[in-house]
Amino acid sequence: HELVEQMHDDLYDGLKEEIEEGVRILLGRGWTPYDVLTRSLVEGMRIVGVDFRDGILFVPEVLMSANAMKAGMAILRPLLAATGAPRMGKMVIGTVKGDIHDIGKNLVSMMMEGAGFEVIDLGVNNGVEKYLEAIATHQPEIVGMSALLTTTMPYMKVVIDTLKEKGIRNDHIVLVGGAPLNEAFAEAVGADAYCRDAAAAVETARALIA
Ligand code: B1M
Repeated sequence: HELVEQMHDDLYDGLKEEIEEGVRILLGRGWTPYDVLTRSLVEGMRIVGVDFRDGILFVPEVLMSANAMKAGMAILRPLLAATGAPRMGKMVIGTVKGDIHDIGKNLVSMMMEGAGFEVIDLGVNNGVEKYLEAIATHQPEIVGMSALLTTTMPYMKVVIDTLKEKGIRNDHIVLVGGAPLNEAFAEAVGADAYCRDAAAAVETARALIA
């Protein structure tokens, strides 16, 4: 698909307005918000990630790609949230301490909202006290954590161990996600489940809350 390929290039080049326009055109052609999200934006960012890893793209460029992606996501967010799904429960979610990656977390938040969950998004770089505070305030059924760095993912264990110490670990479903994680890691840190992507987060949340 020509426009989708163009959007991958535009995301690569960090062209915010072009991405916004592309999203609107695809929606106008009758694409579902989910297809626009996954096939143009998420796939585009995957390509950016490969060249970032290989040292072809650098932080300032990737930051522009991320901002372009966020602009596209902002158009899709209300559409994804407006599915009229029945109310499912509450989730507190945040990226862990030391980590400022938030696109994946934002996507999970959007999809969870679309599935009928109320989402309290703590943003990035959250120490354990932030999670504790939000849990006390909102009493969510689900606590979600995101980490994109191998250096920050161990912090998930700090949060879960603290919940255990406080005697509240089993009051919540703990879901974890992020590119460097896997099922074995989730089990090792004592989470209830690893979520490969935003759709898996929704499925898992639905299954475990039932
Ligand atoms: Co960063 N970065 N980055 N980065 N960055 C990665 C993660 C990296 C893999 C790139 C690479 O080298 N290949 C690498 C990590 C290496 C490692 O630890 N093994 C890396 C690095 C090294 C860094 C810096 C250290 C670079 C530097 O400064 N030298 C630095 C660290 C900053 C920090 O956090 N302290 C850094 C900075 C940045 C930017 C600021 C430039 C930017 C972030 C902008 C932003 O988020 N606002 C950035 C980006 C964009 C990336 C890549 C290219 C893309 C991440 C992304 O948004 N993906 C990334 C490469 C990659 O991941 N392959 C990379 C799209 C998103 C939709 O996918 O986040 O995986 P993802 O989320 C998915 C699933 O993982 C899952 O669902 C999501 C949706 O399907 N999921 C969850 C995620 N969280 C979940 C939580 C859940 C459930 C599911 O809870 C229930």
